[in-house]
Amino acid sequence: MLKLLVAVAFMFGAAAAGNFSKDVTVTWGNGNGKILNGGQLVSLSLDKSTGSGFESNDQFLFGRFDVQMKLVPNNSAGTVTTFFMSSQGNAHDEIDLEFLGNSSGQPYTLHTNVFAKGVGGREQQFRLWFDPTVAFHTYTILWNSQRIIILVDNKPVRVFINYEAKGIPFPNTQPMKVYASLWNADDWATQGGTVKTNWTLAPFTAYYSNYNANGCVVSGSGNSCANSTVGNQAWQTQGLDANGRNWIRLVQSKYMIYNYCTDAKRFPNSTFPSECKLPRF
Ligand SMILES: *[C@@H]1O[C@H](CO)[C@@H](O)[C@H](O)[C@H]1NC(C)=O
Ligand SMILES: *[C@@H]1O[C@H](CO)[C@@H](O)[C@H](O)[C@H]1NC(C)=O
Ligand SMILES: *[C@@H]1O[C@H](CO)[C@@H](O)[C@H](O)[C@H]1NC(C)=O
Ligand SMILES: *[C@@H]1O[C@H](CO)[C@@H](O)[C@H](O)[C@H]1NC(C)=O
Ligand SMILES: *[C@@H]1O[C@H](CO)[C@@H](O)[C@H](O)[C@H]1NC(C)=O
Ligand SMILES: CC(=O)N[C@H]1CO[C@H](CO)[C@@H](O)[C@@H]1O
Repeated sequence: MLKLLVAVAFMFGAAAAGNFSKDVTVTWGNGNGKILNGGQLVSLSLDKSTGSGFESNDQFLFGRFDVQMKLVPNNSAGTVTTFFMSSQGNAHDEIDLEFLGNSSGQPYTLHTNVFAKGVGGREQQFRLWFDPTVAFHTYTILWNSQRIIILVDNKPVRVFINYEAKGIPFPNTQPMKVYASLWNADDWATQGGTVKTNWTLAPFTAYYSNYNANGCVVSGSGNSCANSTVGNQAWQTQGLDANGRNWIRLVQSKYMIYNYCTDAKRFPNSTFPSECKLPRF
């Protein structure tokens, strides 16, 4: 197992840190979102009046996006801390990582979803194999023209394959920005909405560091990957090799707690979305 971990970590590599002061803007939160330590740290807080959030200054069409996060400790019930990508406008594309808080001592849930051309409903949820509130861990969205891979500490936990040739929409035409937020969702987030946010514990705070966006920037002057000196990066063709497939099978059998593709109540009589009937990775 250790050998496998090392191989997977090596395969996916680690990226150099960006600078929040240059790369992102705190867009909401009435002072509850702060860029600290010369651009090396962001704190997002939630109090009874508001949560907070930031977004990338650039928008991208494909890339590898890493960030480290340390989540709200102790009683985080009702809170949702996010790292996600989204396009603007109608029929939008979105790739979500949402960390659903919990009562003290109870585990966080990593809720993931993919929207393509306005259609989502592709939820998969995971437990983590560590306590995400004690130290920073790395969360990654790798998005290329063939697939989306979500990684936790450089280990793949979810893949969404481009099956556009089979009529299944895939996000591949609309540029997306990177977003992060901390907000209150105690109407649904924790134990189905039965456990509410305890506001006497506010403010709740989550931290972000080592943000790195290594992607094709779409701007008024074109697409940065059209520049051949920037092109040809590993993430552009990254898939899973045998080690990656072994890891994701292990994660999905041991740590996945919800998969829309096996929710027979929601999709009775095998009416599952088409991608559920195709190879998963
Ligand atoms: C990040 O960028 C800001 C603004 O340009 C600069 O003041 C700061 O020194 C940079 N931080 C680091 C760690 O280089
Ligand atoms: C919170 O803890 C409970 C009890 O362990 C668990 O059933 C639930 O899935 C956890 N996560 C959320 C988001 O409710
Ligand atoms: C909220 O937290 C406070 C401080 O720890 C505690 O005294 C109180 O009992 C909690 N309220 C609920 C409803 O659990
Ligand atoms: C291409 O990228 C290199 C390295 O970032 C840069 O020096 C060069 O100016 C870019 N060329 C164009 C045409 O954008
Ligand atoms: C599912 O199939 C059963 C038996 O074939 C049928 O009675 C039932 O109406 C079907 N349900 C739906 C929602 O199509
Ligand atoms: C108020 C409270 O319970 N604080 C605890 C939160 O959790 C950390 C460890 O994760 C403890 O050290 C604090 O005492």
